[in-house]
Amino acid sequence: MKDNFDVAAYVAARQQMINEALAAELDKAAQAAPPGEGTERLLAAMRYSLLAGGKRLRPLLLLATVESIGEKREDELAGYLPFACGLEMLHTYSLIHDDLPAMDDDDLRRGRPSCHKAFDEATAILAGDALLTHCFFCLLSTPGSSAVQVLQAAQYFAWKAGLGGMVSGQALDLAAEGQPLELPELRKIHANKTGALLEAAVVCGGRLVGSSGPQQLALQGFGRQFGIAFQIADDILDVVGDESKLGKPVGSDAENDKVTYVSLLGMDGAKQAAVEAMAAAQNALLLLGEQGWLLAALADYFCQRDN
Ligand code: GRG
Repeated sequence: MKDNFDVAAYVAARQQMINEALAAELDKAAQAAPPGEGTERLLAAMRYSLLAGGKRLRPLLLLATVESIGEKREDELAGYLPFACGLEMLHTYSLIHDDLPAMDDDDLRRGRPSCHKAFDEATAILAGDALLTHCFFCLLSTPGSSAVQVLQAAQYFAWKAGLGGMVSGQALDLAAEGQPLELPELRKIHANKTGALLEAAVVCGGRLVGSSGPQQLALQGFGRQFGIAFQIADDILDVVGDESKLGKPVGSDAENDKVTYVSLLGMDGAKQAAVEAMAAAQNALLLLGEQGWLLAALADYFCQRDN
């Protein structure tokens, strides 16, 4: 790690940059959308969920990769913010749809009533749909990279967010409900449901700045292992976390009879598995040499999080 690097201050500065860009993207879209009461309600639901806080982890990972692998200065990051915003829009859509009664049926998200509770189910479905589609509008409006680099990154993200990752992970998770799960199946579900977007955030960052084949492999390896560590930390927080910091009730996994890393490995075993996954993530970064330090610092910071 660089001497005197304040990771918390870096994260706060990038979160502010991302939050301002997200609000601006929605304002721009609102001005061009067909006016009317329905659109107003749809936009209000989109704003409600998208601007409700959240760690902004996926856009942060993308920007950090652009900065470290692409050696971009802070004042050059504006050229990559549309891509970063798209990642957060897609992530937010997944949370809105995951909270619906037909899925996890959760009443709270990011410390507030979930979208379908604050609005209604139909509006929440549409807000998710609009965030999902506007994601790709944003990705494809990224001025910092060449058209080919943007297309390659967007294509990779589309695959990882859908059949090649998150949506399939959600389908596997639904199909596994009530089934006795072993560790390999649990890993497969989370590698797709949670890990695919985290991996895609760093790989897309690399693609946007023309990273080499070996760098892509290193980023992919890091993203995969970090995704595992992040999910284990999430499972641990569901047992020992602080509700006011998490913005959702703790103990929901046990209440819903969910198989988790903690239920399969015990608390100590889960902590050990998180340490091992983090070590593997840091190991993958060694292939990036000096340029891996920023992602290493972020991975450490987010695996020791309390929300
Ligand atoms: C509905 C297609 C569809 C997919 C939903 C990601 C997902 C799939 C559901 C979320 C379920 C969940 C709580 C998974 C645990 C790990 C995770 C992705 C937590 C939420 O992400 P954070 O911690 O959230 O980055 P914030 O609010 O900080 O953005």
